[in-house]
Formats: sequence, structure tokens, C-alpha cells
Amino acid sequence: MSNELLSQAREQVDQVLDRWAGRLEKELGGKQGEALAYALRTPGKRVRAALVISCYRAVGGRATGIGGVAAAVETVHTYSLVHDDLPCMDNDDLRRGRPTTHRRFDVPTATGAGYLLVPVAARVLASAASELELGAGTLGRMARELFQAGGVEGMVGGQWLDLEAENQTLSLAELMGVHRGKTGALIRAACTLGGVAAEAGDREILELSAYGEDIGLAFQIADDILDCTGTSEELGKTAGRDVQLAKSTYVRLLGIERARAEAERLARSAVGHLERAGIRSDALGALAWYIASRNS
Ligand code: GRG
Repeated sequence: MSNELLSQAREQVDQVLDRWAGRLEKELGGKQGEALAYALRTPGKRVRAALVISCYRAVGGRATGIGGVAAAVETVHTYSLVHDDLPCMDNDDLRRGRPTTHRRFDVPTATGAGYLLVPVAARVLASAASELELGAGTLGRMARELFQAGGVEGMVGGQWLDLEAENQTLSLAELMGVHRGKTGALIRAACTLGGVAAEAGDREILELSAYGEDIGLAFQIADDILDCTGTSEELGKTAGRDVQLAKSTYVRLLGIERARAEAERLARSAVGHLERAGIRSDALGALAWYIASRNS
């Protein structure tokens, strides 16, 4: 089921991203436009998109325009990958099975493309809200959730802590703090945005966010496990990078088996939040288990 959900989300969101890539390539022109389009068109799994769409549907949303909201979340995610791969951060050559944006172009161009993707995400979100005929209040709430998650209280803050922690051993609580920010915040926001776009009740949105918080952490635990067990070919990015960069990871702190058990515990806890809010969604159940036990 999760494969089907992901391929449906890919189909829906890739169309939106492709349209924006074409438009921006024309607007910007030159190498900068090409780099931006390259980053937007690199084929990701679109897990965050599947979460936006599935959370939206789980609380009664029906419009296909939700693909635009999912595309806005994927745009923020894409910017983070472009910058994460830069030499001043993880310094990687391979992403989504292709050369990273700075390898395909150059470092200044990739840096600029990454920055430009942030206001692009805002435009994608605003355009989706208009297609969904959502009011200014709902758009404002979605924008706040998305950009707070992408900022210092979330992704940027988590990445800072992660970079500072290279060559150090973190405690489990510290590591959870890094992961909640670096990876978890955007995944949580994807779930929240699905609920907000459907104009669900406060209780439902709260529990969708709590579901997102748990699977956000599970997602990063699975990422840590795959970094040790997967090949670069399977992952589409350089395997074993965490060990090379001497990062603290769940695997380093707990070992593979306990890390797996923790991811599964979080998937169970995530589903518990849905049950508490009376949200019945096989899709969200399947995505929680996929995220905790994924192999790519
Ligand atoms: C200014 C300090 C500072 C930071 C800028 C670069 C950055 C913001 C944040 C990094 C966030 C990051 C890359 C977190 C890792 C999240 C993660 C596990 C990504 C992989 O996600 P997948 O597997 O990738 O969903 P695909 O390619 O399938 O989309």
C-alpha cells in the first residue's frame, strides 16, 4: 500500500514541481535558472508529499489541489538537500542517484539556487491555497507552520546542532533534539499542513502533528540505519557518510537492533495518536510502518 501511496504522491507532486521548474527556468534564465530547475526535478521518494496528501484525505479533504501544498513542502525539503550537500556542510557528490547540484553546476550557483528555493516555496504554497480556495487565515497558518519548521526552531537549528556535533558523542536526549529539528520538524509540518488545508478541527490537527512528530523521528532513525546497511546505489546518496563524518547516530548510540525497535515503537505511538483523535486512515498507518522500516 505504501508503494502505491508514494507513487500516487510522486505523480501528483512531480507535475506541480515540473511546471514551477519550467516557469522559474524562464524567469531566471542562465545557469541559475537551470540549477533551480535541476534541483526541483531530481526524483525524490516524495514521502513528505504523501504525508501532506494522506493527512488531508484522512480528515475529509478531497481536492486534488492539495498536490500544490505538498509541492511547497517538497520545495523546502529540496532546498535543504541542495545546501546539505554543499562542501561547507556534508560535502557530498551524489543525491537521488544524480550528481549533487554543486557538482553538476558549481558551489556559488548551487548555494544561490538553494536560497532561491525558499521564496519559491512560499509562492508554490500561496498558489496552492488559491487553487484550494482557502482564506488568508488558513494560508497564513500553513505558511507559519512550514517556515517555522524550516527555520531556527526546526530544520536550520537542528542542522546547526548536527554540524557542531561532528566528532562528538551526543547523549540520546541530545541526539533526539538534533533529529527532531533537522528532519522531524518538516515531516511534522507536512502532517500539520494536510490537516490545516482540510480545515480540520483543532484536536484532529493536534493529533496529526503528534503523529508527524513520532514518524519524523522514526524517519531519521531509519536513515541512520540505512546509512550503515544500504549501498550508495540503493540509497541514491553516498552510503556510510555518517561514519566518515564521525556523526552521532542512533546506530552508534544504540546499535542496529535497538535502533530498529525504537523506530517501530515510534510508528506504534504515531498510530496511537490517530486512534485517539478518531482518525481512521489505512494510508497513514501504512506510511508510519513504511517510514520505520523502509529500505531506501
Ligand atoms: C544554515 C545550518 C544551516 C542549515 C540549512 C541544509 C539545512 C538547512 C538543513 C539540512 C536538513 C537535512 C538535509 C536533513 C536530513 C533529512 C533527511 C533524512 C533527508 C533525506 O530525505 P529523503 O530520504 O530524501 O526523503 P528524498 O531524496 O527521497 O527526498
